[in-house]
Amino acid sequence: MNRSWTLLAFSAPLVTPGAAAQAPARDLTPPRRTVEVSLSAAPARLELVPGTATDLYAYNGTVPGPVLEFREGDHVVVHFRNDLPVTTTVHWHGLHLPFAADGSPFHLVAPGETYDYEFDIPPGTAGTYWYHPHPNHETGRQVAHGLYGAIVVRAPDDPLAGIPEQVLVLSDNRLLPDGSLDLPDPHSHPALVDRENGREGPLLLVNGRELPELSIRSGEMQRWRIVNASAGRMYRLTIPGHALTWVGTDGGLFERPVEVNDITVAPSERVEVLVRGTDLPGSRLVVFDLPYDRYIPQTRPRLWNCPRKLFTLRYAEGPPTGGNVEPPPVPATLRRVEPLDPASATTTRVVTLSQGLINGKQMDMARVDVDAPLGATEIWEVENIVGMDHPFHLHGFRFQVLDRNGVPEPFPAWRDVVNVPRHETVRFIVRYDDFPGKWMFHCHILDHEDHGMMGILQVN
Ligand SMILES: [Cu+2]
Repeated sequence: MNRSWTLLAFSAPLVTPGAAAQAPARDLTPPRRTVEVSLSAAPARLELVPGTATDLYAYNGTVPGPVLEFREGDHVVVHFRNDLPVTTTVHWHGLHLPFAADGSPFHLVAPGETYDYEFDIPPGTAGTYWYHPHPNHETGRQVAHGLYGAIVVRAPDDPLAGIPEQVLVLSDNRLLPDGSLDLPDPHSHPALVDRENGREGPLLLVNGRELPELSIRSGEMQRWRIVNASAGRMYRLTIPGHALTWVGTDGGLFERPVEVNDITVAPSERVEVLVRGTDLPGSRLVVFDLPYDRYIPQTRPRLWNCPRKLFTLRYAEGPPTGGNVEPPPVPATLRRVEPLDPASATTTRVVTLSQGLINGKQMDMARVDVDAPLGATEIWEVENIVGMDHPFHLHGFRFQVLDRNGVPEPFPAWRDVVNVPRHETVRFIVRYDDFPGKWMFHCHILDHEDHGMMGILQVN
């Protein structure tokens, strides 16, 4: 477990999340195995800013929580214990699993209680996922306290196997001068701004550290799995002088790599990129988060239009890998992504996003908003009618975007969240495989979700 992270030659300041107390319990018919994980959530006093202690909540004592690594075909049992003073859940964001294991607000875990999350990792779902709390109205507050962690699911036939990897969990926060979390009084003006934008802060953290250093060798290619664990912040990553090779999204690899200069990661979204170390040994540069205007003009945060430093990329001294600063070529084909056929869809669900509401309604746990048969394929047309972006997430079932504002998606890709920009419409196709139950769909700006921008899909 976690072998692949600890082997990497990253310099000390960048800390990858630690290993969970987990071990293969028994081998069934290989490669199926049972993986048991012990996970607790508890208060912790940690330093997000060196020298300043902050009272947080932590999974297994660290922020972010441990990287959980599974293989396709694994049977997973997570023994969760809530040692927090508040009710919580653990939602396995993006994983396809039974209703009782989803960690939605339907399965709350009270303080002092335990809950076993039990699920299989289906073949074909290798990718980068994450876990975080999902109690109704309290998700943003608990994530702000430090409850989030990454999940890596591996395929037996990964075309990028052997390339050094790094998991980068991005989050932001806002502290008061005494180091405590800045969570304003609900009736104050700052709280209203948080509710409008999603809580943002100037403290940008990569794996729980501010402006860490990450090392690369000349001539090396690295695979970065990036998780946006922020409540509302949209990241637009760029590495000056370096093209990014975008190879995957929430649900794993594309069919083919795509060259980009910057890459946008919406709240709860994940991307996989290949970074090619084409600079000379000993050089260093800053990786930036470029401005992204997702706001209505009245509540734009201060300095919203300035690039922000995320971390430093330092080229190791010494000769380039293989004696050449030119990294190896990227495979032209990554894997086959079977497109879902729109002709097989039986219904189109129209979902209208406004500020704080979905289809004009606030979340009601006792109401079912969409009723669908198990196994059906459907199209969702998600229309944003207001002047602010809303990243839309569906639990339980991955989907493929068909078009954005009528422009067809260039290639099929598996996602579980899609940003719906202001006044735009996104259509996606989904098949409700395997698991009946009540599944949440919601805006993943956590303050929007907590204030009712959520609905329930019932699959029978
Ligand atoms: Cu929203």
